[in-house]
This record gives sequence, C-alpha cells and structure tokens, in this order.
Amino acid sequence: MLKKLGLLFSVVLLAIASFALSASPALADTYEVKMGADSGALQFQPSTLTVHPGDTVKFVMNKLAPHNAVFDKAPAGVDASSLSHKQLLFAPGESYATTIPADAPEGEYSYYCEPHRGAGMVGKIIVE
Ligand SMILES: [Cu+2]
Repeated sequence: MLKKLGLLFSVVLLAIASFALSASPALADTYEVKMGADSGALQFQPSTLTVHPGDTVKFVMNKLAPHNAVFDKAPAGVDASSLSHKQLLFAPGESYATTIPADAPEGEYSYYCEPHRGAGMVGKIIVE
C-alpha cells in the first residue's frame, strides 16, 4: 500500500513538473541584423529574417555608413512607421532595436535604408 502511494505520488509530481515546463511562456528572442554586409555589400545581413511576435530585432551598424531602417510595409492594422528608426547610424557597433509587438499579426514586414534604398539595401522580417 505504501509502495503504491509512493508511486502515485511520483506520477503526480512528474505530471505537475511537465505541466509547469510546458506552461512556461516562450522566451522572446533577440536577433541581430547587420547594417552593411561583412562582404562589403550595401545590404542588410541577413536581409530576410523570421521571428515571432515579441521578438526583438537589433539593427547594428557594421559597414559603409550611414544607414537606417525605415519600415514601409506591414500587415494591415500595423503602423509601419512605429517600427522604423530614421536616425542615421555612423559608427560601427551603434545600434537600435525594434521589438515586434506581442500581438503583431503574422506576415511580412519590409524595410529599407534611406540612403541606399536605390542600391538595393532593403530587408524583410517575416513574423510567424
Ligand atoms: Cu544604408
């Protein structure tokens, strides 16, 4: 009888532990996008990034300054300009971050660098 109770107890404990693990909210991640590719190309690196709502994208000045990150397209209901950073960055390592709101809809969020848009310095964040 005692043995059975002990077994029952450990099963219940295991159930509680696994519930606690699965119920803990997913941790938000922070991703880095380099402004100016390591190769020296006028690009964001990576130029396409997949994230989840609540995640943060950190834009880090890398090469061929100046750069910025201006969002021009987002799913309906999202104010793309609220995600933008129009201030130009010059010094390597300077950065700013855009956090994708926790309630952001899935879809494509595209942005560009104002000085280099014509040269193809554009990027995309896919929220899923
Ligand atoms: Cu640029």
